[in-house]
Amino acid sequence: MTTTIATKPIAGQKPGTSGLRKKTAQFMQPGYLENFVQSIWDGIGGVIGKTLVLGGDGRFFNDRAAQIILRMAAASGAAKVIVGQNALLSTPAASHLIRLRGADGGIIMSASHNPGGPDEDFGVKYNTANGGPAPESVTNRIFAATESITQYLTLEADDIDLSALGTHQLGAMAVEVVDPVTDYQALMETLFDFDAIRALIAGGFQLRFDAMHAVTGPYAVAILETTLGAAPGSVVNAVPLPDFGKGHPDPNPVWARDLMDTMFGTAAPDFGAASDGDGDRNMIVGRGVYVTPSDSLAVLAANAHLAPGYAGGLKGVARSMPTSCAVDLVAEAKGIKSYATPTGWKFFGNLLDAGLATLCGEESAGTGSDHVREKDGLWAVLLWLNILAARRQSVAEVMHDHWAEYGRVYYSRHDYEAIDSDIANTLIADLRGRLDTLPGTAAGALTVSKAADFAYDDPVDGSLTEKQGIEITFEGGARLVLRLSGTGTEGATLRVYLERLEVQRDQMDQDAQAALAPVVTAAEALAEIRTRTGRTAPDVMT
Ligand code: VG1
Ligand code: CO
Repeated sequence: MTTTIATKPIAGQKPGTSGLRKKTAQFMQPGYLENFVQSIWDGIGGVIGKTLVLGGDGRFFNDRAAQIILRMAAASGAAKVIVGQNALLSTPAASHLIRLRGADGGIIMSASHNPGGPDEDFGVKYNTANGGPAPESVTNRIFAATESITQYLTLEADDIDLSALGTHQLGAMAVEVVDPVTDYQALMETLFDFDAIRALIAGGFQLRFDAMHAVTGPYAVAILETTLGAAPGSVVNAVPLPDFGKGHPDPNPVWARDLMDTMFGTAAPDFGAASDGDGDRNMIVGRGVYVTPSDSLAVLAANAHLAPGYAGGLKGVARSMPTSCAVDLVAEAKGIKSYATPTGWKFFGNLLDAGLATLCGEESAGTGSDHVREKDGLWAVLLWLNILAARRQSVAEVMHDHWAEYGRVYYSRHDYEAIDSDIANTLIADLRGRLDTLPGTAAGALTVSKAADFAYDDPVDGSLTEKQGIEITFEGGARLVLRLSGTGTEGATLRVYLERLEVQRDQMDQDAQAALAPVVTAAEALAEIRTRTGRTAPDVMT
């Protein structure tokens, strides 16, 4: 039986870089999730007769939230919801399922790389029929609906047994429970030379994949161990846990410390990788060598043609603006276009749909292609393995060859987390106010050549997105970007992105932080980060 529940707008339900993220306790307050889900339905013109995909990364409240969303979809007249077994789906697998099944859209329950648990974070994201995160035109309508909501619809019904594969009935709506891995794995097998990777592994190549107790565990075990023959136990932390083992499921050298220690230790395997909470990020580490995500994107762009799915070459590439220029150098050499977009995967959707770009990436450990409309962690791992199998080289050799050919872009991101929002906003506003005066001025040992507030003019739909980060370029080519995070749930997080191109062959093996010291000094001189925030060092450096 459908019931209509009266409600009132709840302030702050504005989707950020990637959906709505809040403290789990806030999401669990009566009406909070319901208000947002009803606003999604209202923002997309209702769900009558529609087919949706639903899944999440398994974090605390994932199972309960799935039942609430199913009842609300049924009450609002959806025809069918396709759900991953136990309400699990990685973000890229959900994107694929939407496309494969021609669904009208989908809901992904995840706060991605944010920690999970009753005292940590939860999130909800809506993806459109192309499989990608809703563009801002849609999230703006959803937000507007949260501000005027008066009621939501739900169904009085028992929970569906989401552990049981097959089709269930919820009122008049069908709920189809599917294996979360099968279709995704089939797609991977069309893109990569599984025989070559299997032969590489059979020849003694060792790998370690850290699923960080998050959603990629079952995918990685099925693909890397069962199908490709990696030794049992190559995938570690493989069982998704509601609190991710109390860790941050964020694949970077800080939060994937164990993997880094293994890869830099005496018995290091040949290849290491990790993924995040919802499986769309990846970290790549060779024996004794960490590959920055910006470099990884460049290497994948340079070598993608070695994998069957990309043998015809790339139509173009795209990177988020703060991502290093390394991929631009590859694009230039290949004679293809490189696009720079605002941070967040939703900005790549139009380029992929229009066939302007094949490969996309972000400095935050996201890489992907036009096979789905999300970034894809395991996809990147498999492309790397395919490239290593084809080139018969180690990760370190691939990197050195790459830098020798294109130059090395030293890169790092410094994050100042949970700082006072007023201080963060003022810091950015003050800098923004001075941009016109900066060119020609000295900052430490560097001189500013250009300073601008990044705005993106979408070449496909003509939409304009402004204030996407402050970009400062120095004479000699170093670059500094400052922006505030749109995924945090506490105070503000200031991200400071630093890069410098090095083309001298004998300067390719510096420590990244040392190589970037002049840019760090310039950042402090221009933005007074440490003085204003009172912090003496960043919380996280990647
Ligand atoms: C961060 C990253 C961005 C990424 C986003 C979602 O956003 O910087 O590159 O697309 O997270 O990733 P922000 O606004 O906090 O800088 V995921 O894997 O958390 O969905
Ligand atoms: Co993610």
